Formats: sequence, C-alpha cells, structure tokens
Amino acid sequence: MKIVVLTGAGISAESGVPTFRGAGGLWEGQRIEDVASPRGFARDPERVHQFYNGRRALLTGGTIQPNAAHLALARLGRTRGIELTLVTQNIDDLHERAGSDDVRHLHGELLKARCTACGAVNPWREDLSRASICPACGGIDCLRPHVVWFGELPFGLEEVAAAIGRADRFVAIGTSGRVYPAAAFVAWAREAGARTLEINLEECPCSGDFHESRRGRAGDLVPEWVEELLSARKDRG
Ligand code: BJW
Repeated sequence: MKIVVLTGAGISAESGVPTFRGAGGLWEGQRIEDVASPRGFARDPERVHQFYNGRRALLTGGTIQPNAAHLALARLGRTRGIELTLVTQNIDDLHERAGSDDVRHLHGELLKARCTACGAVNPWREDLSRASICPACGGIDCLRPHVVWFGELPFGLEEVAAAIGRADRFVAIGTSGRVYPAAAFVAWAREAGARTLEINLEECPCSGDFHESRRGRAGDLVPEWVEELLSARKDRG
C-alpha cells in the first residue's frame, strides 16, 4: 500500500514547538512578511535571524522531544508492505529523531544554513547573524536559514507530486491548510484516486475536501490510526 502523509505544525505542538497561526502562535505580534519573506530578510536580516535563532535554540535546548505521533509514523515507515512518503511542512527534526528516514522537508530545515553566495547548504546548530561565515566559501554576511519563505519554491515538489499521484491513501496531520501548494495536496490526491484523511484538533478551510476527518490531538489519533491500519492488514492476512 502506498501512503503519503503530510504533517504540519500541529504534530509538533504536543512536543512544545509553537504552531504559526492562532493565539500564542509564532505569527502573533509579527507580520508574516517581516519574518518569512525574502523581502523581509533583505530589509532587516538581523530581525529575521533573531526569529529563527530563538526557534533553533528551543529545538536544540534539550526540552523538545518527538511525541507519540512522530513515533507512530516512524513505525509505519518501517512496516513491510507499506510504502510511506513522509512529507512535512515543519522545519524541526522531530520526525528524524523519532526514527523516520527520508523525510521530505517541503519548507526546509531549521538546523541547516544556506549560503546565498555559493549555494552550499551546511548543518547549523548555533545562532546565525550577518557576521556568520560560510564554511564552504568563507564569505561573510551571506548565510540565511535553509527554509522556504512566501514566494519561494518549496523543496522536492516534483517528487512529492509524483508520490501523491501514485498514492492509495493521503493523510494530512496538524496543518491548517492555509498555505499553498501543500493545501492543494488533498485535491491532487483525490484526483489521483486516493482515499483521504485529515487529523486535526479543529476544522480547517480544506476539511471538506477530505473523505474523512478525525478531530483530536495528533498524539492520540495518529498512533490509533496507525494501529488500526496495521491490524486491518494483519486481519486480511
Ligand atoms: C493540532 C494540534 C494537535 C494544533 N494535534 N492538530 C493566493 C492564493 C493561493 C496561494 C497564494 C496566494 N498568494 C500567495 C500564494 C502562495 C503562498 C501562499 O500559500 N500564501 C497563503 C498565505 C495564501 N505560498 C507560497 O508562497 C509557497 N511557494 C509557492 O507557492 O511557490 C510557487 C509555486 C508555484 C506553483 C507550484 C508550486 C509552487 C511557499 C510557502 C512557504 C511557507 N513558509 C512557512 C515558513 C517556513 C519557515 C518557518 O517555519 O518559519 O511555512 S509559512 C508557515 O505556514 C510554515 C508552515 O510550514 C506553513 C503551514 O503552517 P501549518 O503547518 O499548517 O501550521 P498552522 O499553525 O497554520 O496550523 C497548525 C494546525 O495544527 C492547526 O490547524 C491546528 O488546529 C492544528 N493543531 N495542535 C492535531 N495537538
């Protein structure tokens, strides 16, 4: 069985990583275009660096750990007979830490820095600033977080689109469905004939596009769904 799972900020919320939208979200008190657009970075790079430095420090500080939902998806990925494509909009590394390999980070990775001069992408766990030096070319004032801002092209989209085109199931977990192209994946999956499921605390703008919606915490519902899927396969022999 071919399954594509798309995860969003909601899957990491129970691990202590803030979501973007809504009360207490990362965007509260910030204008998105100031911190998550190429123009915002060009205007005030130090402000943008500070925004990501804070989030990087939280991620590497030792308090954030994968939760039961990340672990259940890692288990699913290890199951024989299941071909899982795990696509995340999240820039944290919680899927990898839970044991998933080959995670498709559509919107980049917080623990990497990219050089705008030579294009090199390097692991990065420290703060970034205009004074940071590119390990590849030695340039200064040329590093940026390796993330995808509004107006930029998501990473690996062609492969993800191909996986969705082959999928028997498409499952979206903890995403508000407000950001494209990820918000359109459910429509692509339905067009390709996949059965679609949404797992979210709340109803979202594209909830109506799914065959089925389950409301609740990812940490409860994802392990439940994985168990259900694997038991049904066992029963069928
Ligand atoms: C729980 C839970 C629990 C909580 N259990 N659930 C007009 C119309 C259509 C499109 C556009 C338009 N104008 C511009 C566009 C395109 C634009 C876009 O979509 N804009 C919208 C604002 C409309 N998109 C882009 O620019 C993208 N690029 C692009 O389109 O390129 C051109 C292209 C052309 C053709 C084909 C393909 C491409 C790039 C988008 C980049 C987004 N970047 C960010 C920042 C990344 C770096 C960083 O992390 O800082 O990505 S924005 C931010 O939103 C981040 C997230 O990945 C993304 C999605 O957020 P997510 O994950 O859904 O989080 P939340 O907070 O919104 O929701 C959390 C959900 O969890 C909620 O629903 C809760 O209920 C739930 N929840 N706790 C279960 N315990």
